[in-house]
Amino acid sequence: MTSKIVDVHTHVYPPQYVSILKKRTKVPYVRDTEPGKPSRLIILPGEDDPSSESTAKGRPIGSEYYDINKKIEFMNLHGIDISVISLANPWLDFLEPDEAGSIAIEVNDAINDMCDSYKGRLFAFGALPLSAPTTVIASEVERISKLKYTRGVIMGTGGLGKGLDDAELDPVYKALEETGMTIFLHPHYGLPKEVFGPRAAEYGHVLPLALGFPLETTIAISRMILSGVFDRFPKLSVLLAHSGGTLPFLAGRLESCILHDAHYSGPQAATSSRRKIWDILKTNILLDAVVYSELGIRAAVTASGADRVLFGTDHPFFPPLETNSEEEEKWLSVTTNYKAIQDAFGPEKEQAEAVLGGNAIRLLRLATD
Ligand code: 5CU
Repeated sequence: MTSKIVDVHTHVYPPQYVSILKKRTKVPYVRDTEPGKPSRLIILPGEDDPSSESTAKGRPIGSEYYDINKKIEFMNLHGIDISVISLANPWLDFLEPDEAGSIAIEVNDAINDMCDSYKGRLFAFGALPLSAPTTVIASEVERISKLKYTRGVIMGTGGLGKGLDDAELDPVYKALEETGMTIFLHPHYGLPKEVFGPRAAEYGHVLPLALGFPLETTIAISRMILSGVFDRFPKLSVLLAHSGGTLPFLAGRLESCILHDAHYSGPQAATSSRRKIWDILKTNILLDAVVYSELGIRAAVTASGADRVLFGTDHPFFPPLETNSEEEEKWLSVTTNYKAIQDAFGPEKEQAEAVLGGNAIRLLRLATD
């Protein structure tokens, strides 16, 4: 069998979801600007703040965000055999509790149908109606686990409103563990804007995306570990976006702080039976390879193992700023990640192939032949 390339971090907004955003006037929303110009997607917290002079008010939203044929064109251009598509942020988090369940069904079915239109090339992570009661959320987990192409769920860090260390999420974690559905944990909310200082608007989206997103993920997964989610659900599988934020780099410090904290009383407290972070990293956690550097790939592989790191692109985010020819050009954001994997493994071709696709096929059950 020839080795396949699988993209596990690639988003879509199905047309049904775009229609919801078009009807909204508060973030998140889609706004039509001047005739002939693409609509703008405004999704990040505070992105339309009228007091901000930022150039960072949304981004143009073209058909690459909602037309699945564009995804396939992008995959063909970059040599990607299979994509595991997921709804992009902010998912269903903003919906009213009484509408979230039915919209989740509509959106998850639409994404599953997209996969069916390109059999063997597309699989999916579904989205959860997190504003609805936990019984509704858990039953959507069970429902989508039976869909032909769905292999997990994409989730932000908010949980039911109190974060992912909230014990009220246990029925949801239980359903995910029992159905073997992987959580793809992805940031959206970032850090409070004050931490970026009064000049942040001059830097566009750079600070919130490069630092806010990964730190948000790091904090969310650390809280899951500290609150004992992985002790209660030892088979739960969590794929962390952007190579775990800074978790691989900070895992040692987290572990050491536990060992030196006399007041910490969680299940991860300094007892001999507790599961060490290193064990959780190698048993429960998967890391995507969307980190844009050899150094980042090496850290991810050291933390979780070359058999638990998975290639991704973040398409359709991070397109080239300018294209200067009729011919379609490969995206810098993608070629940088390919090069990082190549540089990190050098002659270790088998490991590079595992990260590029073999791991995803095995861990997410994507084999079609
Ligand atoms: O550029 C961005 O804002 C984003 C985003 O919102 N979500 C994502 O997955 N990547 C980039």
